[in-house]
Amino acid sequence: MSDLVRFGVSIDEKLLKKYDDLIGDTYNNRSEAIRDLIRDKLVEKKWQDSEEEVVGSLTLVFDHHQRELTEKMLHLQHDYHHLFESNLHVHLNHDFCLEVIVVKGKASELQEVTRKLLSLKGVHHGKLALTSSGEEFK
Ligand code: NI
Repeated sequence: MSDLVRFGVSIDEKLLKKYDDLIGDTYNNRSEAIRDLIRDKLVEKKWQDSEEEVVGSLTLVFDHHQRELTEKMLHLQHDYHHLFESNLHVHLNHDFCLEVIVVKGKASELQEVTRKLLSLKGVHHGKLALTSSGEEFK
């Protein structure tokens, strides 16, 4: 880690109170919470850059009774096979399945295939969570 720098921040009292309530017992001090906020922004910026290689997970909830849905989902994953690392499938109940897929590759491609998967009829919810090793943000 590089040298620590101290800096003052002017902030509305009510806003700070809300932030303290939000971080609650999770953090020992505001400094660590603010460091995490900054890292989160840097990671977000990194994966907005389409040429960046990122890792993450794609979570999908879908109705497996929907006609041809599982086949369409499989075809899409094979079209972008270089992005998909590993799948976890859970049968949630009689109708719904949950799939968590570990993804790795260009952020722009991951967002593209996610949009295609989410647009399929019968996919009820989905979320792409991207991150990075964060090594450069230590
Ligand atoms: Ni299932």
